[in-house]
Amino acid sequence: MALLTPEDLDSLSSKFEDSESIIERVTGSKLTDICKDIYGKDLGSEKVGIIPITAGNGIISNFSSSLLFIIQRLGLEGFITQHTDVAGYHEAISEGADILLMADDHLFIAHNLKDEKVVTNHEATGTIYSEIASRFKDADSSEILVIGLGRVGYAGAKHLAEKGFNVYACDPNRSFLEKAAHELGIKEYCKEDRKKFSMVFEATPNANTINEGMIAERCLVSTPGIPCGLPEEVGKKFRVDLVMEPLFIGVTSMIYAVI
Ligand code: 0TF
Repeated sequence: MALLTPEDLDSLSSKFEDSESIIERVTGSKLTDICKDIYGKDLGSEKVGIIPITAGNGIISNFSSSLLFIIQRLGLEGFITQHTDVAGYHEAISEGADILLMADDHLFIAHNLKDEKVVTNHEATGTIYSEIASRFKDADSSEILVIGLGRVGYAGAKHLAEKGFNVYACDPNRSFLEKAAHELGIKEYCKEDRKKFSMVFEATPNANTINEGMIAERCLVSTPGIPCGLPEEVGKKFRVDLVMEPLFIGVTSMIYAVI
């Protein structure tokens, strides 16, 4: 996934509210109820410490404050450490955090200090976005298309294969496709088959990955990808329902997964 920019996180609360109502309309369930079902547990009174990390490209303004907003919207207590990096890690523990959230350019993790569980944003994001796609109320079959088999796409494809969906996938990297076919039993999407999907999980950092040949009218595209893989004109022409949001959905999934 590409790195977030401060602009991606502008108006996070309204982007989230829009996504939450689309999720409820297309799946019949609220995001938090979907998370409870997937992970089999509900939030308690966990305290979440958010540690700004300066490594690599450094602090993304709005990132820590957006995480705090999400934690508070989930009804949990959260705080951002005054210090960054290792001093921030020490501070979060001293302040009694149960869960730590921290991200550098390579990895974004939630760490449960009570039971040592660690969840990555890649896994949690792949799981929730693929689950949302798979719950499409108007789907006409169990066939689902996964576009992109990187860390997020692979996690989603694995989740769908384990749930018994008929998973098709495409990725320009043949070794990713072969690995997913071998390990998960997924099938390669071939445009010559002229298959059209009503459930699509897209997980690439590229625009225009979805074309008219792949999708059915009124399908659901669920994607954490920035930029969006669905061209605007294709979305309008096919009256696509789109679930796409930069941070809230993936972080909600991380928190439910790590508690
Ligand atoms: O931008 C990213 C990821 C986020 C995926 C969300 N679905 N694409 N990671 C970089 C985060 C860097 C944060 C920074 N170190 C800070 O402000 O602490």
